[in-house]
This record gives sequence, structure tokens and C-alpha cells, in this order.
Amino acid sequence: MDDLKAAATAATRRGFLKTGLLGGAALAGSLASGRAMAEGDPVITEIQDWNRYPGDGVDARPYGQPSQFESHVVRKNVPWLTSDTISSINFTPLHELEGIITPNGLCFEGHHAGIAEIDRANHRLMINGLVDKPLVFTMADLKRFPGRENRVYFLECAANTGMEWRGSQLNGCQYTHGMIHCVMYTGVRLKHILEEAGVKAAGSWVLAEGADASAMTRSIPMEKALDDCMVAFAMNGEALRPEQGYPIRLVVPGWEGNMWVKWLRRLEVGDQPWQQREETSKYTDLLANGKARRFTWKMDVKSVITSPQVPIVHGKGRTLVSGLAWSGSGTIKRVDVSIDGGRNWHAARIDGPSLPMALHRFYYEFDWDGSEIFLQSRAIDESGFVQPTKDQLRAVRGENSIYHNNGIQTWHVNKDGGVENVEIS
Ligand SMILES: Nc1nc2c(c(=O)[nH]1)N[C@H]1C(S)=C(S)[C@@H](COP(=O)(O)O)O[C@H]1N2
Ligand SMILES: [Mo]
Repeated sequence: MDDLKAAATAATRRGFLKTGLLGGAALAGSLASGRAMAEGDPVITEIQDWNRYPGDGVDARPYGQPSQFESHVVRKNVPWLTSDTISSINFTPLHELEGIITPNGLCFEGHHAGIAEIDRANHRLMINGLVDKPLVFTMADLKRFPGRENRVYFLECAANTGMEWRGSQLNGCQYTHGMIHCVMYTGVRLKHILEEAGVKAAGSWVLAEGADASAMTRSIPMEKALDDCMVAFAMNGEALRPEQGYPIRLVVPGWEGNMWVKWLRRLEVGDQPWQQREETSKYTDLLANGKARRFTWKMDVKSVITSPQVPIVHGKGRTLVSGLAWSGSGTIKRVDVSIDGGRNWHAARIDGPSLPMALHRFYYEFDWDGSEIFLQSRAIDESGFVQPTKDQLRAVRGENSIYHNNGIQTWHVNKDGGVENVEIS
């Protein structure tokens, strides 16, 4: 083990030196990954069908779909996790995605009573309780509401990585970390809707209720409701998908996915939390001493390496590590990557937009010497929160929890390039 780690460390040092010395020029120079031209590659020398015959015309695909050669890139569920798919979750294929935005058709789904298929003409949003004027909005009313906004946010189910509390269990980041998506929402600030109804002085909590058969309901403190929550009707430029709450859902930036009520039908203003099932028996964290943490809304700083996930087939040499980092407390300031199981850390490169409470994309490039390595990533957010190891997390939270596992993930890469979920710290 120590020899392996030493070898991995040496490899890191070499990789680091090269990258450090050559900087950006490395990409075009000695570390490039192109291959020498081979004689007689039929893909080059023979005319292919797509080069010979015209293809489908415009309108053959009125709503475009990905290439048929990408048909493996789909959401997946784990059948043994839940007894029925109507009250279940599936997982975003994080290992197949790039950048920070999740395509609408690949956003994981979390339903408690299946997908509500609602005609927007028959949907209303009601505001009642401790307000001056109880109001009802149709979709047309919401669409002419002033002050429309566009915001990119991640949504993470509090149970994401929950199966890993007691040790590594599922293989592949789709299953260990795939209960997350990140899209651009279009909608209206909840604050403005509440202001139109006029919150009474005693109003300090908002109950959000869904129109689905589970009538999902959560209590949200007024401070958050008046801060950055949104009533969204679009995601990534088009109407919400039915799976994500069409025609409207609540957006609760940085907070656990369960509070982002889909198919939102009612907002009630009250003076205390309602103690719904989803904030008492569920979505609380049982500690080792038998007490439970409650109202653990914020999602903690976290990251995961999303590539390599399928076996590395290129052998030793230039290797690209890629991953995602996020925090319910704001932007990500830094991500570190280790190839020796957390002994040595190297600053990764964050690329793309750095938006508060959104996914961040990071890369780390190194020269793999072909030996066994232990890949980890560790995120640090703008508030200075550092992603803990799983041991550090368990020391504080015990082993009973399901929710809010933000521990550092380890991927073991063997000499053949195979990648496996393991735990070493
Ligand atoms: N009305 C309603 N809202 C809901 C749910 C639900 O079952 N019904 N599931 C919640 C849970 S537990 C999560 S994690 C998120 C999942 O959002 P998604 O389906 O867009 O991924 O929606 C939340 N909002
Ligand atoms: Mo969830």
C-alpha cells in the first residue's frame, strides 16, 4: 500500500512539474493526446454512407433527440432501493455530462406519488393564511407578473450519497452522487408574490404544497422565502418537464431537494412550522445518541469526480480528471484533487461559470504512470467550508443517517484502468 502510494505520489510530482513548467503550452506540446497517422484506416480511406447519401430533411425531427449512438446516456434507478417506482428516485448520468447544466431529459426524478400530468389551463397557485388578501394566480397571471428572473441553481436530494453512510456500496457516480441536477430556472421571486398578497406581521413561515397525489408539503422559514426562493415555470429555456413539476415548482436555492415542491398549488403563510411528515419522520438525521437533527435545510459543500468512471483504456500517459463541486452556501472557491488517497492535494482548475449555489466544473490533468491510484476530490466554498472525509463526518453524525452525506469520495483505479468505489478515509 505504501509503495503504491509512493509510486502514485511520484507520478503526481512529475505531472505537476510538467504542467507547472509548461503551463498552457503543455496542451499543444509534449502532453498532447493526438496519435500518429496510421496507414489504411478505412474510416478515413473509404467513403461512408453518411458521406454519400443525403440524410433526413428539416422537420423529420420536430423535437430533437440526442444521437442514436448516445442512447446509453439515460437516467437510471436502482430497483431494490424502493418497492415501487411511483415513490422512488432515479439518477442523473453525471459521468456522461459536461459543463454545469443538466439537460432537461436527464435531470434525476424524485417522486412520492408518481408524475402529476397537469394541464396548465387547469392549474392555480393559491396564497392563503396570514395574508392581507388571499390570492389565486392562473398560469397566465404568473406569466405577466413583473420582475421575471433567470437563475442557475443545483437541486440535490438530501438522500444523495445516502446509501454510502456505512461504507461504499454502489458503483459509479451516477448511483453514488446522481441525485442532483443543475438548470437555469425562469420565474418570479416568491418574495414578490408574497408581497402582492401582503404578509401579516405574525407571518413567519410559508407552507408549500404540491398538486400531486402525495400533496408534498414543507414548511419554509419566511426569511428564506423572502430571500432567493422562486416560483419557476421554465427550465433551460423551455417549460418545466412534467417530471420536474410542470407547470410550476418552487425553487429553494442551496436547500435540500425535498423543499423544492413540484406542481406547486398552494402557499400558506403561518406563524410556526407545520411539522409535516417530510420534516419529522423523513428528512431528519438520527444521531448516535438517539436524538435527531431537524430542519437541516442547507446542502453542505461537496464534490465528486465524474471522469474517469468507465475504465481508462488509453494506458499510461496524459489523463484527464473531471468532476463537479457545489455548495448550498454560495460559490466554490477551490477544488483539490488527490491521486494518492488524500495524502497529497493538487489544486484543480475550475472552468465555466462560478455561480452561487450552482454546480462548478473542475479539471485536473496529470501523467498517469499506469500504477494503481486512489482518486479523491475535496471542495472548499466561498464561506471557507471544507468538504470533510467520511470518517470526520461519521465522528460528528454517527452512522444512522441517510441524509446530508457530503463526505469525500474515493475511486480506486487499478493497473488495467478499471474504476471502483472504495473507502479509505
Ligand atoms: N409535489 C412534489 N414535490 C416534490 C416531490 C414530490 O414527490 N412531490 N419530491 C421532492 C424530492 S424528495 C426531491 S429530491 C425533489 C426532486 O426534484 P426532481 O424530480 O426535479 O429531481 O423534488 C421534491 N419536490
Ligand atoms: Mo429527495
